[in-house]
Amino acid sequence: MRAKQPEVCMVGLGYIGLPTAAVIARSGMNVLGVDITQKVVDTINRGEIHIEEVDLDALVQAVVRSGNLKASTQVAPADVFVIAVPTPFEKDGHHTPDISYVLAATREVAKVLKPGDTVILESTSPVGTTEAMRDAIAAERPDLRLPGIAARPEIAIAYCPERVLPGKILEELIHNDRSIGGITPHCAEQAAAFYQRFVRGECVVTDARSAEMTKLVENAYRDVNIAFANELSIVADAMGMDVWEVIKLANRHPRVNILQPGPGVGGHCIAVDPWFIVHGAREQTPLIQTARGVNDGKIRHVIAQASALIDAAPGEKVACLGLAFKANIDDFRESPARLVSATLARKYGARIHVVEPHTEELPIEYGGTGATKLDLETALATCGVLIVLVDHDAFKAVPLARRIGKMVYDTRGIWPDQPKAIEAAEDLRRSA
Ligand code: SAJ
Repeated sequence: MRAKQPEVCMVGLGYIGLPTAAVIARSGMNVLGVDITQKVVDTINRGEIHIEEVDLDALVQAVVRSGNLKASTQVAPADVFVIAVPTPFEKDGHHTPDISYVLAATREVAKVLKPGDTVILESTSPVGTTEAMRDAIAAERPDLRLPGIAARPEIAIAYCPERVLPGKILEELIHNDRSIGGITPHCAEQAAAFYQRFVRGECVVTDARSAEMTKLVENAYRDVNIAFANELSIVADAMGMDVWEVIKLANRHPRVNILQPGPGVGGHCIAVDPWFIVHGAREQTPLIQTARGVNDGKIRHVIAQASALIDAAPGEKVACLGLAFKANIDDFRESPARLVSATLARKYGARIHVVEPHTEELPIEYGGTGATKLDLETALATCGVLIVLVDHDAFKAVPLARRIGKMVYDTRGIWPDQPKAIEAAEDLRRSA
């Protein structure tokens, strides 16, 4: 006979919590999704979604209709609790991780815990957070025997970071391997048994601190490698070279794989998580801190290069292509593209036009600048200066014939056939 399916309570229904809750529900378990925002809860209970993610709308509709997913503002008793709430920075200007949402969610969960339950944290967190959760449960529920501090623990507590890529979340939730760190080996085994019910990737068990560090290391690794590419692009600009050509050739070496330069690093993970390592080891992280500086510095470099181009083409209309933090998504939070074009809008006002197929309206900071939104066709027909900030497929598809005679600054390297814009600007200046 098949063992009874556990009842699951997912706390936090954001970019990770909602897709995860839906995938768990699809596997046949009953999931109560909890969010503090009533509007989010109401939206999900109607079978609708409040975030954009490929195929998520149909999945949520199906699991709400089948009764496997319900949403509420209140935590309720379950067998497995999964916490996926934000871990932002504190407002102290020092990139200090703020785990107060994790601890608040933990205290709510603690109130309904019973012996035999499993509590899992998925939020990206500084090392030691899973133990801090355990201590928060201990303070709330002195009646329970907890792992690491009592013999024969009654509750399993583990850390299992998400590592899914926005735009491919539903696919990666199932197929990626998972690192599952328990406060004790038994905790890890309990949590792994839960994930094995819906994950096809391997569930690799470890201790909680190693799993916490692993998540931070993955994103810091990427940040450091993107910083290398961004630094090369700044060197190439100074030396009048084509960085894309150099990277393409270098990557033919069997042990070299340089990432792609861009206008800086965006999103809520790669530009944030390295600081969680730095916070715990400031003296030991010169490389990680420098990489953050290089990637943030790239945004300023792009603003300066774009300004030089715009100044070299007085009277020309300027199209800034893209607002999203990466290609083919509608997520504009922490986006370098948005920061660049908003800065240019404040500087050049009505000359600036923003092209972004994934939105109807410009974000609030463009208000009062005079900058306007244009569709791609009109921008190509009317703007003499094109600044590529996002590698959306729609932009990549623009043929050379539509770009001939334009001054182009391509921060993503999507148009390798384009005559060099900065050189073109210098030619223009020389001939004036
Ligand atoms: N970027 C570059 N050059 C590159 C690759 C990326 O400039 O060669 C830029 C992108 O344009 C974007 C930023 O980096 O602005 C981040 O994009 P991304 O696609 O590399 O990553 P995210 O932030 O969407 O998702 C990352 C992933 N982490 C890793 O690949 C190590 C994902 O697996 C994590 O789950 C996610 O962070 C997270 O939630 O932590």
